[in-house]
Amino acid sequence: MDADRFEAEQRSREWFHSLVLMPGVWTVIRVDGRGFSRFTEEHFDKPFDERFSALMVETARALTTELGARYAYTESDEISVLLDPSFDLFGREVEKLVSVTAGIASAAFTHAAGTPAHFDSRIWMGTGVGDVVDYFSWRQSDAARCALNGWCYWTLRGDGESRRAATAVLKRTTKAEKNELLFSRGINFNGLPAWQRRGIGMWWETFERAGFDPIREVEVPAGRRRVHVERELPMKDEYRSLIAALAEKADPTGRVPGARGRRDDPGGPGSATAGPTGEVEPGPAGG
Ligand SMILES: Nc1nc2c(ncn2[C@@H]2O[C@H](COP(=O)(O)OP(=O)(O)OP(=O)(O)O)[C@@H](O)[C@H]2O)c(=O)[nH]1
Ligand SMILES: [Mg+2]
Repeated sequence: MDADRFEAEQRSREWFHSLVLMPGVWTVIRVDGRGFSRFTEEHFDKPFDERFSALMVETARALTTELGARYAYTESDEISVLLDPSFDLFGREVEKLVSVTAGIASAAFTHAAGTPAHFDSRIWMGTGVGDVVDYFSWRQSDAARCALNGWCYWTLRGDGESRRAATAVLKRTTKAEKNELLFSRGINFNGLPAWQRRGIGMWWETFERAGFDPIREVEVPAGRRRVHVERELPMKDEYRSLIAALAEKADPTGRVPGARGRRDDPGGPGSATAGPTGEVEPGPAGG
């Protein structure tokens, strides 16, 4: 067999390589910590630990920056990042997107935590802003459900219940009964920190910082962008409106195709255009 044919035959076995995001769709990539029930039980306070949440925010920041995401949302051990229809990294190849995002998340989390941990990744697609709003409402409802279950589970465990008994209680109780279970032990679920019940949202914002004009040798105000971290998200209709506004707004990263920060390939670890705070230089579109 000649070398070209052999090469083509081998390539054809990379069956999934041709899979790409559909044109013109909104995309969400969701990464989720693998085996984090055990991992968090070993390393973090239950049911919630601010240190764990801070690590998830750093991981979400890395994804937002590397991908130029429009919005990122984290709850429990998962992060969803929203990519607008014009997203064009990696030729929109599914294999690349899934593997690279799992890699970015695993590396960022491990780097920040100092303990190895890894993430899986999947892709969601929607045809309009309405779908995007539904998606993020869905994940926010999941956050509330997980928070209520988590608080009940660890409260029961704290009362001396076994793993199995606590799980069985949760299976047979309604949402109202779970709230009551906590209330009877002095915990008002609705009074718990919003980030635990509603998750954390992140998006690009602009701010002014003094810059230096080397030609005129004077200080001038300069527009910069950074990733805003919102730990007091609204819920229900107000949250839906927030997501719609973020999706409908002109690209908040201020990036334009071909400009710095909207490259074909982010280039690898440490190559992000942003510093550790997710702060970036303004692109030609001005942010
Ligand atoms: N201790 C603690 N656990 C947390 C915190 N946030 C999330 N978790 C736990 O992370 C786990 C996430 O659940 P899953 O993703 O369904 O479970 P998993 O073990 O990661 O399983 P796979 O994702 O299928 O690999 C749950 O057990 C949560 O209780 C936290 O702040 N502290
Ligand atoms: Mg998980």
